[in-house]
Amino acid sequence: EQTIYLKDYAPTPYRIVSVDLDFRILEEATRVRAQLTIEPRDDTAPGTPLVLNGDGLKLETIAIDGLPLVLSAYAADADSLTVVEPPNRRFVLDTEVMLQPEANTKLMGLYRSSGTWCTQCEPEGFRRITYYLDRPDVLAPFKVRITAPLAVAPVLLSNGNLIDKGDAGDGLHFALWEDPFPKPAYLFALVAGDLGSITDSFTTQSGRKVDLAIYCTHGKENECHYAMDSLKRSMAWDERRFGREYDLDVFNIVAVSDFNFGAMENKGLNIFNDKLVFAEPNTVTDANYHSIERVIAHEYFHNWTGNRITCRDWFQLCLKEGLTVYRDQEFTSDERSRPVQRIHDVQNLRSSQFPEDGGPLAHPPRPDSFREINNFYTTTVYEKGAEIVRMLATLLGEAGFRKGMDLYFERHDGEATTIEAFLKVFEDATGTDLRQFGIWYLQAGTPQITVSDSYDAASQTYSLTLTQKVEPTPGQPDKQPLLIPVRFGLVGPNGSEMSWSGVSGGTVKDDLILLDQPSVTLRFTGIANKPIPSLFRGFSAPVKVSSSLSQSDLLFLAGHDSDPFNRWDALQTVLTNLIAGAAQGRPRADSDLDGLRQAIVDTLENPELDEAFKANVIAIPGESSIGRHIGKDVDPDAVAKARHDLLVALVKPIEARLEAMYRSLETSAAYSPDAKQAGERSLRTGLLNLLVAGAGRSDLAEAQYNAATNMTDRYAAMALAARHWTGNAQALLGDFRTRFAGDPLVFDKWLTASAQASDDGVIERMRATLAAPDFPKTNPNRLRSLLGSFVMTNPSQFARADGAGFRFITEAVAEIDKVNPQVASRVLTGFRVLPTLEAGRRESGKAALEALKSQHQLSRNVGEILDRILGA
Ligand code: HT7
Ligand code: ZN
Repeated sequence: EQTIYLKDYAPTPYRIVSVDLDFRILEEATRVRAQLTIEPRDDTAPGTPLVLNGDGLKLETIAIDGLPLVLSAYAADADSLTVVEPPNRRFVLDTEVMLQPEANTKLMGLYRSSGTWCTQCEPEGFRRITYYLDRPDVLAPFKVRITAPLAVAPVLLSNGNLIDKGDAGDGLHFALWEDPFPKPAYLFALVAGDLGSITDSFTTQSGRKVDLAIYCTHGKENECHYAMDSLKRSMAWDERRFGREYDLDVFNIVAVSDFNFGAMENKGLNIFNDKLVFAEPNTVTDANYHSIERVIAHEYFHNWTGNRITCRDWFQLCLKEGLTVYRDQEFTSDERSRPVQRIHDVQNLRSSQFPEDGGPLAHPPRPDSFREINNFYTTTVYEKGAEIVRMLATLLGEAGFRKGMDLYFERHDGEATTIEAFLKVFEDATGTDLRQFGIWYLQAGTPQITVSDSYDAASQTYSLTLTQKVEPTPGQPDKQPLLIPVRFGLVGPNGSEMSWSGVSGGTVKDDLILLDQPSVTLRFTGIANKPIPSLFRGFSAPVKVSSSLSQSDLLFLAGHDSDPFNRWDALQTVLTNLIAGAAQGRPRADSDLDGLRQAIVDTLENPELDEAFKANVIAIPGESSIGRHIGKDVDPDAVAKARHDLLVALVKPIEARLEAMYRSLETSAAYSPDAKQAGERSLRTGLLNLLVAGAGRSDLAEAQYNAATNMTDRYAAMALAARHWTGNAQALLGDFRTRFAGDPLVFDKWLTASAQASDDGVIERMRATLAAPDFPKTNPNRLRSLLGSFVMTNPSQFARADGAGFRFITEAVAEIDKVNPQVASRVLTGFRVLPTLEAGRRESGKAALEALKSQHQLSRNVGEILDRILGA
């Protein structure tokens, strides 16, 4: 298998000046004619062959400047087209290929979803449509003509502005689209189908009117309004916060049912997984509304960070993705609660990126090699990438960061660029040396920070030592020290912030420590009492911290820290330590629980804290999170038992109080997805979780399920019953399935809840679900809801001691790989936990992977993930 290296990057010898595409879409097949205006670069030697990418193509005709090529002038196979000796001047290469979109189950290139023709080109799908220089540094303006039967495809869309449309005879019609902004082929899109739509408009800050539309299956139009509202808010926010205005006359979104990812930012024509568009209270949850708002914003923000300024090569993916995730996180923080959003984003980072970064699939945010680029759309590139941008904003301050962003847009508009160029704009705009900071992009692994401190009352000096260390990761045995921004405060005995008269031993700027050495000891003078350090406020860097704080210090912070993130984190640390300790056989004192219980009650009864924040405080760390904290030789059954025991001991004495609080949150108000109402519902669900898990109150779950007037409450109740496999779980699951029969996106919820059941029957039930003749085995949402949920969120059944969970997954992966390798390889990444497990489970997991490798012909996607997990 070929490995691609960043160090081998070289520009193409030819430029594509402009692109004219002509799609003739018929039921049986689609003919694609491409007229590419091409010219050699100034330094290209005459006679240099032109090599275009293809993937599964069959060339029908080929001509240059209108003259068909003789056989000896070119070589074509499914994966490439070589013009042996192209003219040493500008010329037009004219090719035709025939496609079978109906047979395209990989969902890359041109395919059909519920009858609609649609495309997905990022990262290398365009080469499945026509022969092309399919790489992000080849930018060209596109003109696209689409001809299709009017009866089955009255809607014909592509990028840019519509410049012509009309009748094409024989029951056909056509549309002509022009995108004036030069773009790489991965941003190309086409949609043809019979779709409904809603329309609206947005007037930009300079007074231009932009027509907005969201297209969907007929009958779903009314479920698109929240997405439209999110779009308009995103457009306004990008103007306010970053001065970025939309640049075309139209912005279209299309919702499709079969999609490999969440959504795609094609220029002027975003294509969305329909689960990230459709919203109405009876069928989607508050969490779904939240995701819709975030992803609509994310794709819209790509118009500047990704489209106007794109990536030079796919190693730079983080340039657009990390930055755009940062932008969508900031948007949601401004639209909703900033502290709650930060907790949410950090939970996500810790539960998905930290395990990736600490396991066999670890890689730098800017990798330097890959076999299959689709395997690098990872949480490290996206979420760690966003954390790096956030640290940059922390280091430079709001004004400095904005100055750098302004320079980025000014200097690189219309370019395909690199991480180095991105860092350089901040250096130039603010005069800061970012060489050490840049290592974050190049080095894999989560830094482990060790903290120790001492106080000398006689000299009123407080000493704080911070040490950083990154464990070796695949291919990177030696690590360099990073520049880590530590936002901090010293909390005094009465809970207020302490100030100091002097500090020595390192760099401290206001409330920021710059940790730039392997170890730094800071000496703060003029400190009247021993403080409790509150470090990494707002989670100022993506690190793991082992602190020397006692449980009582942590509980003090939980009650008094002025930083809401650290208040939440302190309590989570206490809970994690107690559960992990018990799972490893360390006995727990009753007094440990008394303080914790009191801290939880104090939080719940604090009128100054909002409901969503309280909900996060009472969310007991999950089994996977405890397992990660333990780190090695994990026995998931012991973790599950320790967690359950703690919940029982914690909840039983306050069951009545919790139940009263739970009941007090019942409301008859009409449903609204706004942050306040959603926060109240999430607190109610959090309380129900404590009551079901800690006090066996499945009666409350059943009552909530039956009384629910929205999906948030109904799903929460059913999912809790299913997870704990309460006596009524099967009945609730059964009711849910029939109540919402025929709605595929609600079926996904049923699949997820079913896959999270903790009982030993779960695998057999999942096998039966998957084997049912009507199970849609080619739909990524269905497969991910069942299998993805199982591997990522049911650790004790996936990593069952008898290996049944591992075998179930490898057998399913082998089947799915034949249909859709991207979905298959993503499910397989769940095996990255193997190194953390106890020896028996580790071995049975390895055996399942080895059987997969030896017994099946695997795709490059699955093959690469498998080899990396096995350490091959
Ligand atoms: N930029 C988009 C990535 C994407 C994608 C990647 C691989 C295969 C299918 C895909 N669909 C979309 C989405 C985003 O980050 O905004
Ligand atoms: Zn993105």
